[in-house]
Amino acid sequence: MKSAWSESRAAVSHDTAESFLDGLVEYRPGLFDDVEAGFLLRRLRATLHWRQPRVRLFGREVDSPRLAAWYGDAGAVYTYSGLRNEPLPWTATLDAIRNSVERATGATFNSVLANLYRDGGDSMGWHSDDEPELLPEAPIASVSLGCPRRFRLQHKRHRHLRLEIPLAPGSLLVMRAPMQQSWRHAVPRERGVEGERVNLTFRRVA
Ligand SMILES: O=C(O)CCC(=O)C(=O)O
Ligand SMILES: [Mn+2]
Repeated sequence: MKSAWSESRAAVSHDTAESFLDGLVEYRPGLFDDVEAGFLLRRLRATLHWRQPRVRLFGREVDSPRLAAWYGDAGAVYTYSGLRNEPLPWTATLDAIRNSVERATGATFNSVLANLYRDGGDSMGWHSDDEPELLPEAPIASVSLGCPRRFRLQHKRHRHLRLEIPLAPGSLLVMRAPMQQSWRHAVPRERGVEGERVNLTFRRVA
């Protein structure tokens, strides 16, 4: 329901030449209540095929600071850091979460990247989800479970435009087009966070 959303308009620029580039980020706490969120966290933690992604950094291959798993429709292939990721077939739990997310957003998704942050030492560096196989007009919908973490957004050209949203367990964050063209986002390391967090980012691959 529209009124359930607390919307943060990412565009705070009054420069009309820029404002159409800015996109919209929507945050909805409580897509899942505490009991559901706890259940889903334990289930996904135990049943997804978590792997250690590797990235190329300054010519060397290193471990990413988190674990990940890629699920989706057959053919929803996703390449990042030169690695081709064939999706695993939807599990019943992921498919049920996808249904809730599709109802809440009015969009459809054919794949999901699952991220596991083992503690506050795990993180996601600054990036945009703008790989060529992701449909640029499709939103990206992100479900958070487990330990709350800070989600940061920064405008690419107007770098003083920043937003920080604490992502609560059971919440849904939606980045609407053309957010990925004009903003980047990150989940920084957080000292003192000891618990795990699972994040699901639902995507539409061409
Ligand atoms: O963990 C998060 O909230 C963000 C994940 C993310 O940005 C991604 O998977 O592309
Ligand atoms: Mn992302």
